[in-house]
Amino acid sequence: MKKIIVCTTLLLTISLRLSAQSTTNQMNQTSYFKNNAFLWGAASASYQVEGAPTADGKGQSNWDEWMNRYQVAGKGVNGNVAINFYDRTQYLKDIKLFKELGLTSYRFSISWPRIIPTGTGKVNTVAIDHYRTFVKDLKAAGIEPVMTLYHWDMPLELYNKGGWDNRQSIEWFADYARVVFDNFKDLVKIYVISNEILIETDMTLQAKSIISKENAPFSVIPAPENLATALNQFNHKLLAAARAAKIFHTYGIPQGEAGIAIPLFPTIAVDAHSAKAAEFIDGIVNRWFLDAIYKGSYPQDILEYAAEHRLHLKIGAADAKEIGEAGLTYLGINYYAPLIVQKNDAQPGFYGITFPTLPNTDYAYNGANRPDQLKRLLLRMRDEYGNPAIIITENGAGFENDDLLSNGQVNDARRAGYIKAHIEAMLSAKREGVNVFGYHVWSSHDNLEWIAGYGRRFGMIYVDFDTQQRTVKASAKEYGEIIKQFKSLK
Ligand code: IFM
Repeated sequence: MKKIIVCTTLLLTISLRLSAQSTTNQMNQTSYFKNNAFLWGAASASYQVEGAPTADGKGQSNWDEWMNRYQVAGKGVNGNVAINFYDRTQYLKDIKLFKELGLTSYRFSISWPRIIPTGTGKVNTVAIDHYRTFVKDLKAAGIEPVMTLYHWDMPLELYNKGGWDNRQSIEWFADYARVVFDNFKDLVKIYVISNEILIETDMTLQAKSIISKENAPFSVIPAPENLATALNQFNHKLLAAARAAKIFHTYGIPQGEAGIAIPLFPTIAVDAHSAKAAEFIDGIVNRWFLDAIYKGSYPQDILEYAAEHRLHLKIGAADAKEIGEAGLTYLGINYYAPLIVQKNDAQPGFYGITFPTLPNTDYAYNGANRPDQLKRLLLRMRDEYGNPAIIITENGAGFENDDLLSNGQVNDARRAGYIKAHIEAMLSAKREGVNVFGYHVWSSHDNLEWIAGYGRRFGMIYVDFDTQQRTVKASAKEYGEIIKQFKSLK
């Protein structure tokens, strides 16, 4: 079998000199980031890994319903067992592997329907105890817990009341956030208030379309007929996160940090004729979120499009301002790939835009393998958005035929190459003054890739889904080597 050569020469030669810009005005002396080493981690999410859908009084989530009742991912594909990560005997073995690999942080999500089974009201203390034990177990292994409050599994009762379409969702979420800070303020410093607002809405639209037998394909950019629904949901979710951030600040957690993880997609126009189209897509997927958080306004071009097309937006005049004033202390960036945009007047249906693939380019499940675009994105944050503190909350890849278990080994050379190249891009941006303080591979383990099921592996640890046997892949070993080189990085 071809052996992966751990080539860290390039990484070794990277100077750790940071530019003067790296002391951002957004970080005060009590910032976690100023006082601790760079976070080298991996990430996962409750529904994708935990299993145990009814254990310890857990309530049902929208995903339990969609997977089991409507089989949106296919017959028998669901999160009922997943990678058995709710089981302490199992996860302790996994934490041992994280420690051996040298991870210094672990990003995981807690399940809202475990903590408040019907979404609002009575708190399930058994679930709280479970997660408190999990956090203590991580800390005992020297791993910083990075806790995501919400990674798409919404209590079913709330989903049935309209979910994120309902403006009351802001209050539901704020109450849940208060319960979380009340119960974890003494143990957890770094909170990811919510994950990928955009993609969650896309997934919900896809699940609904499967349930209604329309079977529309998954699309990162909401189709024109869904745009109003999507923008209204984005607004509610951003307001919910803003409310949670304000509540977080009332706790005064020493070195506490609260941000949201958003997926960002640098856009690339294929030609000059497509430049405006690329800007429009950028407005929906990137600026809608970044402008609200860092400028306190929604992008004018998207609001104009909505007005011209008479979209029924239910956005209050002061909503974006409230988001801008929430005081999120860092930005979580989930980066996988850019979006390639082509103006295509022959296809007016989808904004007159198509998304071609790039020639001579390596493609992963989530798009083109373009580490240069991660650097471009990070520099944009420095130049256009005031250089906020950043954690890469997700970066990673899955490739067809990269995860073959043979003689007890998985030589996932393409994933290893992807991770290494993206870390180099990130460190290069950091040297140029970008305030990035952490990096998390998606994912620690192979797990349930939502509607795509168990066939799309993203993990650095291979999981045999029948036996729950784990095998550390070559990518994990290479990542461990990189961490060793950079452990003292600030
Ligand atoms: O598995 C997902 C995760 O839930 C959200 N970010 C992207 C990952 C890989 O597609």
